[in-house]
Amino acid sequence: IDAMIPLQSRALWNKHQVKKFKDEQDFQSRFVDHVETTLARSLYNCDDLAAYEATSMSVRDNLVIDWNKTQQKFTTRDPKRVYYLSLEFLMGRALDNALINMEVEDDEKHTTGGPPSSAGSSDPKKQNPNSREMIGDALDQLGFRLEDVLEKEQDAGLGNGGLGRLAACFVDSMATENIPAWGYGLRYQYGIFSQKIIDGYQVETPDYWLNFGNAWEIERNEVQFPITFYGYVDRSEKDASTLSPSQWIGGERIIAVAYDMPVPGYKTSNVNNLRLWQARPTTEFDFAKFNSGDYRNSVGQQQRAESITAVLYPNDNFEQGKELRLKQQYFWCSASLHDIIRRFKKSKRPWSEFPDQIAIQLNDTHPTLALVELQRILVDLEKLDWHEAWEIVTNTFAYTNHTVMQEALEKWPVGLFGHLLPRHLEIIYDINWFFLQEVAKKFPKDIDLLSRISIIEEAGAERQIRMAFLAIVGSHKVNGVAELHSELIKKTIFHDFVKFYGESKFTNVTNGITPRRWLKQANPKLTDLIAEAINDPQFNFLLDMPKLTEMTKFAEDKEFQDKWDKVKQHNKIRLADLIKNLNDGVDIIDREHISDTMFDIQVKRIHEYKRQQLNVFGVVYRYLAMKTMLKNGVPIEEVAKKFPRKVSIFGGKSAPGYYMAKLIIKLINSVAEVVNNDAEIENLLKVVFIPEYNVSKAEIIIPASDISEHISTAGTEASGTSNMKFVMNGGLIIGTVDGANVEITREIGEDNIFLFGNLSENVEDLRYNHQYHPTALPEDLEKVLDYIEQGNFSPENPQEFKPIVDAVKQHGDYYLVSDDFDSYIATQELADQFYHNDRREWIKKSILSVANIGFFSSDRCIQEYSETIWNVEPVKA
Ligand code: GPQ
Repeated sequence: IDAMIPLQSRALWNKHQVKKFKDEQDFQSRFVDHVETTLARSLYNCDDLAAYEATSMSVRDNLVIDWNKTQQKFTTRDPKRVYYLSLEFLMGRALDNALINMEVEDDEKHTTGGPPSSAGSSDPKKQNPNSREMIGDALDQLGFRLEDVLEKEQDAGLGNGGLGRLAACFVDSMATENIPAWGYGLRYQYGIFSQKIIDGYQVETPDYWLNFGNAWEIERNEVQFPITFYGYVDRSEKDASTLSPSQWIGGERIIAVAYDMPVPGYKTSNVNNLRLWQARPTTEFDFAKFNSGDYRNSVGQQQRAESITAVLYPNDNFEQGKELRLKQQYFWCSASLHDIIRRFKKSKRPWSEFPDQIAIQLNDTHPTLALVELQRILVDLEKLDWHEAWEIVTNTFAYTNHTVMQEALEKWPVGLFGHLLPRHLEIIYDINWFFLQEVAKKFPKDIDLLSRISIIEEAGAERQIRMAFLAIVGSHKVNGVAELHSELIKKTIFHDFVKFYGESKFTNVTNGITPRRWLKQANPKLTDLIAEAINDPQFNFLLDMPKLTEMTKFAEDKEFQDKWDKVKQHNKIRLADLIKNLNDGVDIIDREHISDTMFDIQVKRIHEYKRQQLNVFGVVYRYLAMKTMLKNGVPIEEVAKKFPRKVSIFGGKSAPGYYMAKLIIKLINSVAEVVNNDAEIENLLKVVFIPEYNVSKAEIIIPASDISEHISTAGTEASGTSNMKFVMNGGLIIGTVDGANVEITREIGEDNIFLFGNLSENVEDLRYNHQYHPTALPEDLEKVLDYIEQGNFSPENPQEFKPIVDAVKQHGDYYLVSDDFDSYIATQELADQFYHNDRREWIKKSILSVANIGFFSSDRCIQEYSETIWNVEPVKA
């Protein structure tokens, strides 16, 4: 109440209302203001970093003004809102993206031909200023280059890979589509570790990304919630039933403080919010400690509070089951829910309307505790009847599954869980009890079903909570992330639930990517060419990607093909420059031959199921085959015909504790060492491992591919999203029939993709046969494995790569490398021949692919979620 401004003062407030900068001069004055006051620097000591900070803060000021308007609009209109809960938001850099997405309002002075207000406004280009160009010019006049300034930004690496990047694309699209939506996550002080390669090995160093502050966040000290852990459940006054409201008397208390990041939409003044929680100690006074005189210890304990949000767990597609991780999850879920409920309560609606006003999307099972917490708040604190509360919960939540792999499915030992969250454990048991009763009622004769479908797994040494099952029971919709994957979860891990709930609870929303970052920002030259071709100089197609089909008519146009090719060559040089820089200024890639060197790229987390090992085996095969030809006296020109110029580029991080993945990185680097230094093959083949693959590197790497590899064992990659990014940037792909590759093929046509390998429906049989009816390995693979096993890539430690060889030869080849090897090699050679002998045909494939990739815009995903799961509508200005 004391924050309300008296009526008579409001006119004065309005008079002083902050305005957005609209032209170069406005921006420059804001910039200098930030340099001189916020940063306390001057023109004598403003370096690129300070220029980056001042630019970011100036741009942020504009965003915050729109952010405020957007949030006020939502408060007054009170529409149904979406909350996207994700433990990861792999945002990358913010400034360039903000410049692309930011609206600079068309002022009257620009359009009415009135007196020019700034020196620049007589220039026709400035009349409808593109904010990126405008700020580039403005900085130039101040003595800075936008490119250098942009490079100063640290990536916000608050995610591991696909799952976290998907969340980042989704918040971009939700803002663009004018959906009243907030993201909720954690403000880790250390994002994904940074990867150094030392002697070919991955070495992790901490990513203290906040070293130079973060211009993009707003610290909300006024938004704080105390979060409780441990303690016990008090039922002294009540009957013993766990179903009646119970008092949870917590032990440890930690404060959650909100940090907000504005998320601008494209071509809209809508700016959404990403709210990240940080842990802080309470300032409560501990009498017990005080009296015992243990001051130092009480400070120490408080300090440890901050460890909750200190670091992102660096695993991808793998769950470790550590207590601190569970603490992170509850801390984040509880803070987010209290925030959501506080906002809901402002509207004074009855609880029954909660699901009409709020949709909460669970990005994987990590936020599943949120639904338990809502049930607890409704029953224990708001005193709603259990079933009434549960109806509200299940109508509010929906769950997205991202994997079928067992080792990635979250399970928590009951003991650990109950110690940290005693009341929540009771509630989960009650949820399960009611659920199993329903199951038993529907299938009274199926005794096994109950133990299979139970949220509590009783099989092992200790009972475990199956978080995916809890998420299904507590949600009204469950979706997979690509058609194949969504079908697979129904047939495998969630089969019993389909039987119980019926098909309609399970649905598919195929993943997508934001074309603002992954086309316009990453590939400005291609974006310009497309805009020119389809006559859309305002880049409206970035909001309507299916429009790209208009390019189809140019697929065979030689002039257009040449322009298309030129863009690709430009991007390949950009990548070659990056690689050269990483290699102490020495070129690995032959500069003379860039345009006839195939750039073959596999960048993603290193994982056995993603099969980087298959790729390296392919490289070794190629190398050995070339060597054999040379040894047999075949002239190099002939060798080059069979194995034309190629550079195999790898990048990606391994989880720090993932032994095999780390060994695969070492193998790639060791193969590179041998191949790159073998003068006999005359630069026909090169191998590069790019360290520290992250979002900003991806923006350089992806536009430079001729071909990229998406070669997971069929049925293991839920969707993949880099496959979409590569195609959107004019690269062709070589891939298995897995994840979104299937739908990409349907959209772009099977002539425009190189598919190979076994199908997911055969995987089980093949694995079985490896175990019980093993057969000889393909001859070519045998040679490759022998060569590796003989220590040719590890002369100092000949046994080094034995585990990689043994995985195929001795341990059942779980990822089916041997089954797919020959078709992989054949498909590689097919691609080679196309690329080198029929370049026009290749370029045509590339154009047609881009023309038909529109379906994979994340805007389409958000529309599907909005219509089929959230039941929300856009709120326009
Ligand atoms: N994904 Cl379970 C992750 O990046 N991390 C995970 O822990 C799990 C899934 C990925 C998945 O592997 C990709 O196939 C998807 O494209 C991506 O999630 C987004 O759905």
